[in-house]
Amino acid sequence: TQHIGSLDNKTMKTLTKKTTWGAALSALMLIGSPVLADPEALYQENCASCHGENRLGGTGPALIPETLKRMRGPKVANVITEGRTATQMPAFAEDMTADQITELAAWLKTPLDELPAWGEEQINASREMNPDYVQVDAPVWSSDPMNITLAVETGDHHVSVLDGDTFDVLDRFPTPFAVHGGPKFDPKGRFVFIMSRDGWVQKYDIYALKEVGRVRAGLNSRNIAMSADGKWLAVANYLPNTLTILSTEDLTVATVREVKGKDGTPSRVSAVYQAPPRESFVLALKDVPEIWEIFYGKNPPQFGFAHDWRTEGLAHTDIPFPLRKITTPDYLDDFFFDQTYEYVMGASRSGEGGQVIDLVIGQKVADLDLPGMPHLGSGITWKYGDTTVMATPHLKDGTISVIDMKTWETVKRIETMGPGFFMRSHENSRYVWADVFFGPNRDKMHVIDKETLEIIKTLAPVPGATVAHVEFTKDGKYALVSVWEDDGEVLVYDAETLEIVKRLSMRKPSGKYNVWNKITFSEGTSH
Ligand code: DHE
Repeated sequence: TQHIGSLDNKTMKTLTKKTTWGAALSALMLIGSPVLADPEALYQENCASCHGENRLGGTGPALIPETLKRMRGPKVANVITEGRTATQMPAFAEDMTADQITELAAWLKTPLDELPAWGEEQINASREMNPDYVQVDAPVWSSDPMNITLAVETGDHHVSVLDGDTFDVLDRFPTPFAVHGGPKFDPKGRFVFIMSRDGWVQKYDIYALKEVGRVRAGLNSRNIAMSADGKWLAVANYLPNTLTILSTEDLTVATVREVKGKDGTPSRVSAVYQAPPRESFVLALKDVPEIWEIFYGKNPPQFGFAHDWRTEGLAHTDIPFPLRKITTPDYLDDFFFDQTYEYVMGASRSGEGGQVIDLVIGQKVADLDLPGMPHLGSGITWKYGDTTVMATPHLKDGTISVIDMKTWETVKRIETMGPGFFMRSHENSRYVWADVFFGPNRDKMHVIDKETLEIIKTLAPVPGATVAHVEFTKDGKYALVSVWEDDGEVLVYDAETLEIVKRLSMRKPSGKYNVWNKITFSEGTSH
C-alpha cells in the first residue's frame, strides 16, 4: 500500500468514512457471506467523502463513465482493490469483498441520469465578488513585495501569506475546498489566483490582503494558467470536458472551449500551462493523444489552426483565442517545457517512455528514456556544463532521471530512498532538493549537488513525519520545507549550511510559492 503524507491506508479511510445510512447498510453487508452488494451504499460508505455524494468529484475525481474512459476491463476494480500510486486513493481490499468491488466498479461505469450543465451561463452565475474588497494604491504592509511567499495549508484549507525576509505571517485566509496545483500570480505579482479540485477559482489581492472574489469555472478541475499579459486565466477541467478562459479582471467568462479531439471524441484536460514567448496556452488532452495550443496574443501565427475555429469571413487576427491541434504518438498525462517553450516533454502514465514534441513544427522530434512513471509536472532545469539538464522524479520507483535538453539523452539516474513527488532549486543555489514522498522513507529529503549529480545530504527533520515540497526565497538563501502533517510546520533552512533557522506552525502545509521565483519563471521552480 502506498502512503500519502502521514496518513496510512487505515487512518485515511477512517477519516474519510461518513456515518450515513449507507455506512450502516454496508456494515451489515460485511457481516457474514455471501452477501448481495448494494453498490450505491458501498459508494456512499467508502467513496463519497472524496469523490462527492453525486459522483461528481471532490478531492478525488468524478467517478462517472465520462471520466473513467481510459480505465477498461477490470482496471477500476483493481484500483479500488489496490489503491493508486501517487494519489490519495487508498486500497479497499480489506473493506469490501472481491464481488462487492466488482459490482461497485461496474456501477461506477453506469451513466448518471443527468450531467449538470456547466457552461458560460452557470459559471458567470456562480461568481461571488467580495463586497468588502476595496482596491488599495500600495501594499498595506511594508515587506518586500517581490519576496512574498504563499504557503497552502491543506489541513484546514487556508493560505498563509509570508514575508520572505522575516517569515512573519501577514495574513491567513480561507481558500475553496482542496486546493491543488500551483496558484498563479499576475505578471506584477500583486494578485494571485488559486484553484480547488471542485473547480472554484479564487482571486486574492496580496497588496490589500483581501479576497477579491471567486467563481466556479468547472465542476472538477485540474489546474490553471495565467497568460503572459496577465489578462486571462485558463482553467483545465476534467468535468465538463472543457477549458474555461476567465477574465482576470473580474472573473467573468471570456470563453468556454469544448474539448474534443480531431475525431470528435470528448476529452478531459490533463493540464494547461502558458508558453510566454508564444503568447499561448498549451494543454494536453487526457483521453485523446493531442496537444492543443490556444493563442491569446495580438499576432498569432497564421498556420495550422484547427478547421473548426476558422471563422468565415474573419482575418486570423480577429479570431478570438484561435486554436491549433497537434496529434501526438501517445497520450500526455504529464508534461514539461524547455526554457524556450518550443519543446514539450511529455509522458503517459501507462507508458514506459516519453516523447518530445516541437511546438513550432507540430511534430515529435525525439523519444525519452523515461520508465517508472516520471512526474514531469514537477521537473526543474539547471545549467550543467555547456548544456541544460532537466530532472524529474519517478512516481513508481526511487529514481530521479536527469535528461540533457540538447540531445534528449538520459545523463544519469539518481537512486533515491523512494519515489518522490516534488523537486526544487534556485539559480543562486548549488543544490537541488528532492523529497521521498512515498513509502517508509517519506520523512527524508535529499539534497543533490547540481554539478556532481550526487546526493550530498539526506535530511530527516522530524522522524516519522512526511517532509515534502520546497520553495526558495527570492535570493535563494533560504529553502522552505513542508512537514506535511495536520499539526505540521514549514521549516526554514539556510540553503547553504542546510541548518534549520526557523520553524512556522502550519496545518498540513503543501506547496509554497514565492512571488519573484514564480513571476520570473525561475529555472529551479515548476511553472
Ligand atoms: Fe498534483 C501540481 C497532477 C496528485 C499536490 N499536480 C500538479 C500539477 C499537475 C498535477 C498537472 C501541475 C499543475 C500546476 O501547478 O499548474 N497531482 C497530479 C496528478 O495527476 C496526481 C498524481 C493525481 C491526482 O490526484 O490528480 C496528483 N498532487 C497530487 C497529490 O496527491 C498531492 C500530493 C496532494 C494534493 O494536494 O492533492 C498533490 N500537485 C500538488 C502540489 C502541486 C501539484 C502541491 C504544485 C506544485 C508546485 O510546486 O507547483
